[in-house]
Amino acid sequence: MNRRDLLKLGTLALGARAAGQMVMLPTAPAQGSSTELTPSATGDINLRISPVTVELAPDRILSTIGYNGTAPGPIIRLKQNQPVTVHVTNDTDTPEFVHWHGFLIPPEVDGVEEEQTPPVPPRGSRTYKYTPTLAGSRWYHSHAMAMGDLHKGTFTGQFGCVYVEPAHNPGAYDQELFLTLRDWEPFYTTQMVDMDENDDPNAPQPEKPQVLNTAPNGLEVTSTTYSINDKALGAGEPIRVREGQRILIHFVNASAIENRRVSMGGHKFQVIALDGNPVPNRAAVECLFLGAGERICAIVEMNNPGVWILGEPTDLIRNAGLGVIVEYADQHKQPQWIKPSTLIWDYTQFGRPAASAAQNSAAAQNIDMVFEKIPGGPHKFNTFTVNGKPSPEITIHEGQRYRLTFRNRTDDAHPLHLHRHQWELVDINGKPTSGLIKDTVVVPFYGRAAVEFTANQPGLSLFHCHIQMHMDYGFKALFRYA
Ligand SMILES: [Cu+2]
Repeated sequence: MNRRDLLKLGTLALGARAAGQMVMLPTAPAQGSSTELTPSATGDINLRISPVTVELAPDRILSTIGYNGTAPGPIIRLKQNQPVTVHVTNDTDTPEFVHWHGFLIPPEVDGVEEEQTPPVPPRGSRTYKYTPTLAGSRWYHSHAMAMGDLHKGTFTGQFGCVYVEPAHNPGAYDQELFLTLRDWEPFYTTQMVDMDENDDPNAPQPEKPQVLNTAPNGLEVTSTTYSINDKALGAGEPIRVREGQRILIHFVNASAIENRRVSMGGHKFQVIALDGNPVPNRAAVECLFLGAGERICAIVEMNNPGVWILGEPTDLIRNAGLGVIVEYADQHKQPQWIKPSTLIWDYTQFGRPAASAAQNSAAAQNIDMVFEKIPGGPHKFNTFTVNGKPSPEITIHEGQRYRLTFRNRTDDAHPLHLHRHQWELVDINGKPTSGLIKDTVVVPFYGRAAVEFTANQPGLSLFHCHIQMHMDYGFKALFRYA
């Protein structure tokens, strides 16, 4: 396919969408809005995996694989404790897995090869039937292995938000937005943009080895094309607000390659949920940090009229697309960007003091998990080890409470995710906390963190770094119930 064909395709898709909008909406949808998908009266949902085009901006149209003709896919809105049947059709030539991230569901429908979920066959279909028992912000995405192929798995546009409506909805807000943070068209590089400059220079680094491995680093994956949802900064319609409104934003970091920050000039985010679960302390912060796979729900009080940019604080990334304009009614100025006063992220400000965690810990059995990187050298991939070998198995016993102590002996922050379970963050770099129930936690470089969970979901459960390439090259472990 040449560039002209691509552009033609893009125009066609655009035409089709515009025609649909004339029926649905009198004006173009804002960058923060997206199609919603709810189950039919019988609890059914149809999901189609197929090639799609994404128009990030009029002159930046790319081709990828998506769900139901778009990337991100539709926002799937479910109801807590109501069974759903998802009929997935795969219009591509490769087996696919649709993973339901943050759900307590059996391995047969979790959508993970390592857990022996059957694939959605090429040109075939498969049904996922489950009951969402946890309310809040979850998401769905491909869980196919990519290995060296940057056109597979989470590198594609196969991702979307799921919001599980709680049985009782305490939300008090005037607008609800779903914003997915993304990068596109990944490529290999030996020269990383070093994002560590944004990390806390005074972090304790308890796992920093005495002697550093100075072998030359292998290939890393990076990108220079970014968006929020399917639009680059400035290319979509702005998010339109009025003074006095409370806007609820559900952020998802849907990147396959990087952790991300986001802030909004002149405003603060009051964090109400992490990974979909309400936090004990709703602290307001200037800047959010989301590891790949993490979600944050935050309320923004619209109390500073103007036209503002909400985006990634790193100029290079924001200017390359990772942002959206927020426009108050009757304001027509140039969009304003203000750098946040701090980029430091501290999970514990949203938690409770550690007393209740200590009570649980007395009964918890510790499992140490040591993460190391074996540098690949020029033109090769790095590999990762967990307790000395890539992708080990770990045996657990039903009913037992476990403490996982993550020892990150690498020079990178890794977003660690456990499938089919929720864990409580109890310690980050020596700082205890409690009440933060999550499914993904970022362990700082050379840092240490501890989480606790009760083994109450029998069946294979995959643990892994949510950076696709790290996972594919060893940064994972399979938890097997004895
Ligand atoms: Cu990683």
